Amino acid sequence: MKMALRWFGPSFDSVNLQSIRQIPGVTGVVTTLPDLAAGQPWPIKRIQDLAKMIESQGLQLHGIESVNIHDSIKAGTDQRDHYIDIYRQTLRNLATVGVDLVCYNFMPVFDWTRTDLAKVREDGSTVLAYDQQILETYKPDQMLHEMGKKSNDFLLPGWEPERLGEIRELLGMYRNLTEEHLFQNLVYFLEAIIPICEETGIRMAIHPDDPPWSVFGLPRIVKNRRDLERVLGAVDSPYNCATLCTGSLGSNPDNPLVDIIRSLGNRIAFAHVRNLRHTAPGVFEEAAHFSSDGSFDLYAIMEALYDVGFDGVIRPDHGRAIWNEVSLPGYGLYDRALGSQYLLGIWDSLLHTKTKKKRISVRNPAKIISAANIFAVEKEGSHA
Ligand code: DNO
Repeated sequence: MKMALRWFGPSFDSVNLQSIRQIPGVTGVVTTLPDLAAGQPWPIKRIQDLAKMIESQGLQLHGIESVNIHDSIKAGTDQRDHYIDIYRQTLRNLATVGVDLVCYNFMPVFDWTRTDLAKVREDGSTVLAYDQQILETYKPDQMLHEMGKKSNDFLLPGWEPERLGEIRELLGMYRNLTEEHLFQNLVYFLEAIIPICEETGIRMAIHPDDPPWSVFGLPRIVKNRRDLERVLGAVDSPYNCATLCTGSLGSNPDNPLVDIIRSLGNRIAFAHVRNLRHTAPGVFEEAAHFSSDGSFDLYAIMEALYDVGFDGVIRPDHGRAIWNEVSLPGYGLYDRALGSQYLLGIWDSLLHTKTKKKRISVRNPAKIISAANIFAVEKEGSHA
């Protein structure tokens, strides 16, 4: 398992690489080239410079989040083959610097959606929050306006103003598109790119829809276990993988996160682990990573990842804004650093207890181990 922080590059992020380097156990970043719009090719030189900048600070480029997909591919227009060719070339270019993980989503028009980017909690921290009833009072362009108001003047990932400036045309592209059409367009895309991934060793990790239900009447196809299994099964290659995002899937309390992890197993290439608090149906606010601050059992989530032999990249996800930090909403340094330590602490304890259990059962295959003789066996083991 490799622990990373998401980083948006020197011109788009308030957090610098040196600060990330100072977080114990965080060995790298996942990043992107935020100035390149979906559909633009990624030049090799830009990717090399990015990797060099990261490595010069003693960190590794653990993956790309995201190479965004042009709406022509998602909507399946006549231009899609042109944009798929560009995507294939970008993957080849990324592989030349050793990138082996690419995260992407297949949500029409919008990436993640929230109705409040700075909801104040009892302790004075602020978090991202969502309320379906509020969303239903917005028109899509009003939504953009609302999101912009609390963005602290940062470019919100997936909410590029140039692209969303043409929001009416974009929405028009999907007017008659059913979920089944959208799914077939995804399969078309995957069939074209997975052979490149197999050649180059890049694992493509689709991100679930956030939130995992339709917003503004747009079709959505990565909402639950069934959807994820269908996507992974449609192009059944070890390079066609998932991003397990607990916050996105878990926004719907009917999604059993632990079971989903256990059923996707080694097809999880990337994990976004965070917590949130459900307050009513269709209403949630994000929380600290610490389990008892929200609705999820983070220990059980990490244990499931451990048990399926997760060997991919993991990152703490959105943090609260605390200690007066001003950053891209959800992506400050302080709370994500705290979150990473919590996740690493759980992982360490899993490593410790699960490897000990294995050692005990190998050394004492026939013995029933009681609490007292576990202690004895551990002491014996520690001299091995
Ligand atoms: C939101 C993120 C998403 C994610 C994309 C992946 O905070 O989880 O923007 O990176 O959906 O393409």
